[in-house]
Amino acid sequence: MSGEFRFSFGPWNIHEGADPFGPAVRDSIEFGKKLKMYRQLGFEGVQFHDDDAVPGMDGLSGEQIIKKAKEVHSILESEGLVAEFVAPRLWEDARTIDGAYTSNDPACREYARQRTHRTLDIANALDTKLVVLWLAREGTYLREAKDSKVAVDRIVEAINDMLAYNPEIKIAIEAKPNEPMDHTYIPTTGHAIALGLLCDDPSRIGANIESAHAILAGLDPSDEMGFALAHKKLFSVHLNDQNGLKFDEDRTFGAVDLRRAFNQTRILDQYDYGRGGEFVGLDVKAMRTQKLEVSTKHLSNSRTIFLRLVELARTLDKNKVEELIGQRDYEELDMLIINHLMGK
Ligand code: GLO
Ligand code: MG
Repeated sequence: MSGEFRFSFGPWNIHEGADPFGPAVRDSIEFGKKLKMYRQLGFEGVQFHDDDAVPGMDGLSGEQIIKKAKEVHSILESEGLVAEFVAPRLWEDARTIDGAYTSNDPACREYARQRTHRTLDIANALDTKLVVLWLAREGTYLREAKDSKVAVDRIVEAINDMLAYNPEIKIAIEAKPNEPMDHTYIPTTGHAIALGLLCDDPSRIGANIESAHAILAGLDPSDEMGFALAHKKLFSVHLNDQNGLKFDEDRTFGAVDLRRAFNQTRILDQYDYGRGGEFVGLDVKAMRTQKLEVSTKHLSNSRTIFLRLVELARTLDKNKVEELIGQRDYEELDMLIINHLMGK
C-alpha cells in the first residue's frame, strides 16, 4: 500500500533544536549526510529552499549558482531521490525585513525579484517544475505600515514575473495567517487560490496546504484540502500537527489530533491525491528535547501514522457511513468513527 504514495520532507526538518529562546541543542548534520537518510526513512522527495541547494547564493554569480545546483542534482540522482520543489527563502536577508515582494522599498523589491529568478534557475537545474511560495513576511506588524490593496497587486506582479521567467513552472502558494508577521496578506487556501485568479496564467498557480497553518487560521485542514481539490489546486501538502492557537509547532502528523489527521488522510486518499505525481510532503520538527541519534523519529513516525490512517480510511464501513448519513444520525456516525480509530 505504501507504494502508492511518495513522501517528501525538507532538510530543515532535521535540525539543531534552536528556538527563539535558546540556542542549538544538537549537532548539525551536514547536507550530504541528510540526503543519505531519506531513503532509509522511507522518503524519496526532497523539498528545497533555494539556499538549501546553494548555500550563500547571494554572494555567487548566476552561473556559479546553476553549476552548484547541478552538482546537487547529480547527488540526488545517485541517492535515488528527486527534488519535489524549490522555495525562495525571502525572510532572512536584511533586504526582506519589511517583506520581499511587498516591501515599501523599491530596492528591496528588486532584490526579491532577482533572488526569485535565481530560485527558478535552481529549480530548473534540480529538474523540478514546482516552486513553493511561503510568503513569510508579506504582511504587517502594524496595519497602517502598508497598503493591503497595493500589497496584493505587488504579489501578483511578482508571480507574473515568475510565470514569464520560466513558462514551465507551477507555483504552489503556502498560506499562513501569522508568524513571523502579525497578519499576512495570504492567510488561507481561499486567498491563495483567489490570488492565482488575478495572475496571468491561473492554471499554473495552486496551493501547498500545511495542516498547522490551517489550524492557526481556525480552519480544519481537511476542509481546506477539499476546497483546493474542488478547484484542482492541491499541488502539494505540508502535513504536520498543531496544539491550538500558539506558535507554529510543526508537530508529528497526527500526534495532537488523530481524528483531524485521519480526515486529512481520508480526503487525500479518496480523491487520488498523488496520482498526478504530487508528494505527501511533511513539514515537521523534532522536539527540542530529542537527542541527536533519535532526532529523525518525527519523520518516520509521521509517515507511519499517515499510512496507518490510509488503512483506516480504506477499511471504514462506507455503507454504514452512508446509512447513518441517510438517517441523519450523526451521534452514531461520531461513535462509528471513534470506534474505528480505537480499533473497535
Ligand atoms: C513555515 C513554513 C515553512 C515553509 C518552507 C517552504 O511556517 O511552513 O517551513 O514550508 O519554508 O517554503
Ligand atoms: Mg510549511
